[in-house]
Amino acid sequence: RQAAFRTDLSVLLDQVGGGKESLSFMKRRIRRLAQQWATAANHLGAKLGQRWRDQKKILIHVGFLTEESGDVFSPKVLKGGPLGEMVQWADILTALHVLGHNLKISMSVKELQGFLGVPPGRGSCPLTGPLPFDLIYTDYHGLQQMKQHMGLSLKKHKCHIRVIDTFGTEPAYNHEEYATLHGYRTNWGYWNLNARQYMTMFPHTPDNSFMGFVSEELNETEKRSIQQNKVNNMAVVYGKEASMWKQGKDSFLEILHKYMEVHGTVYYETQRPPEVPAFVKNHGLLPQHELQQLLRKAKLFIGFGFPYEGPAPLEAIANGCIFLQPKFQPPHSSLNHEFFRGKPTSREVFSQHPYAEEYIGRPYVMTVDYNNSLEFDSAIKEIMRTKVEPYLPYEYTCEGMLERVHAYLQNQDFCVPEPPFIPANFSRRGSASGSRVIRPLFVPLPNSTALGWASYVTAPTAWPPLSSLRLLVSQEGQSCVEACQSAGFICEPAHFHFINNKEALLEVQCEVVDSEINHILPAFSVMRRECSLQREPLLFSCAGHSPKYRRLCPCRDFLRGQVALCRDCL
Ligand code: U2F
Repeated sequence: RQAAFRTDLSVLLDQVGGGKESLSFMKRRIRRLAQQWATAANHLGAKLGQRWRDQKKILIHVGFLTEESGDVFSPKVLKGGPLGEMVQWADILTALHVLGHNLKISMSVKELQGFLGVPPGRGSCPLTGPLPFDLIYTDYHGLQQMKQHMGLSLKKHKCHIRVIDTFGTEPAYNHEEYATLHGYRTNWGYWNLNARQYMTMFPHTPDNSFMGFVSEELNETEKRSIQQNKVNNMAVVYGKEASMWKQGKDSFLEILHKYMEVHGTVYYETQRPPEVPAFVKNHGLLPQHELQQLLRKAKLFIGFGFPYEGPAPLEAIANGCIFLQPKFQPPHSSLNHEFFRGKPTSREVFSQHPYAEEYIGRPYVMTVDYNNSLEFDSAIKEIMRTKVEPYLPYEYTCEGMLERVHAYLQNQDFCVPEPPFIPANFSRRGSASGSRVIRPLFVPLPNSTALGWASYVTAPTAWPPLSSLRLLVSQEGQSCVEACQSAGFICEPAHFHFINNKEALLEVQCEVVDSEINHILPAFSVMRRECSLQREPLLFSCAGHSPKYRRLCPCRDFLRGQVALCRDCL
């Protein structure tokens, strides 16, 4: 069946149910953004024209909100606890509904069993028939619950699963045997999925798919009125829980207070939290729409280093604030920071909000060393002088999210084998049958030894399409994430399949070409003139790097403001 856009959200609101604070928060959000979603649906509809869109049967099982997982989030909704995850789930539900798919929503193991047609009870018979869904969106908690209740059939059906995974999972952590043997085993990883089945909150490693969420968009009249009503010396602090204010914040808060009136939205019960200095005007935790109003007046939104990578800085910038945040030197990661410990990623985080720093940047975002009071002081002064317009990257608008999710739904299929790879000598036959023959462009990096790829490949069904492929060689020690980025591209894990061959290594003078199981492959050692191909497709990794190896990197182009998609991706 063809999917038709929906602009009425009442059925979705009924499906979400109620009772818990987390669900009420999500429903308030869905209602508040309803008009924006409707407008976005109309725009995207016009953009896609008459294109056929398959209607999918989708199960959404929100594991972290189930009683069975302990649901630690719901009781904290009104107490300053994390809301980012609920923001994202509310937006995923809305996007899937608006795109016109057929949804079933589960927030308990009982509902999960009901929808899957598995008899209730722990360790009960696995699902025997076909899976009644095309896709299942869940999280790590939900995955665990499905393993318990679907038994072995989970393995059979796992290509249909998408895991909403805020901080992402790198391939080395996802491959059970490899993770266990090489020290990448954590509480979360080791599900042996295709790494693109993990969907993140921000574009972290491109090994995963970037799902995202949305932020409110302003029309021209609102933008103008915001700019007229900005209070130049008003700052709002990022941190809704008192613990985010403790330790070592006094010195720079004092500097800030020299120039600006400082506001906070810190949760408290009866008394002012002692962590919050007396000069701060604390509004208590605000409902989302009231926070937006406060941000509309403020000039500065200032981060203290935690929480990492939440939605609030995007909301602040969308409401015309400048976001000031601390630089992390050395960077924070699962190796040195409690919060990231045990998370299935080695990613190094160089500031509180890397997306804001790398994808938005000045003048909207300033990243400074908070231990350097001169630098901090001059940043505040610069912010007070700088005029900015409200700004929201396209990928965080409702239309941007709909476009991206639409593209994933219609093109990402992890149940079919990789499209056939046909190297040069065979491709002529391929083209006779109508498939396009593509010649990947080699992009030389500064200081890189010349390496080209003269062969042709064809794969008519590949997505992203092969026209987006650019072959590149990293420096020694550099990951493909960095190598592609420094050439103005993005690493595309789906393309590894096409460059993991002798043809791609043609101009490297390899004395040996072997194949091994290691997440930095395909790569070559310049010193030893040894080339190695990848033997385990699950370990294709953009994130991997090793000091002695130069990696072969499959990069692709991307749309400005929509990094998940290439020019020919839609
Ligand atoms: C992030 O979670 P948080 O919930 O701490 O992220 P924030 O950026 O603080 O904001 C989440 C939402 O809370 C709302 C605000 C944001 O959409 O509009 N809010 C509000 O309604 N009232 C207020 O007074 C203040 C904020 C991240 F999202 C999670 O994935 C991480 O687990 C967590 C820890 O790093 O950080």
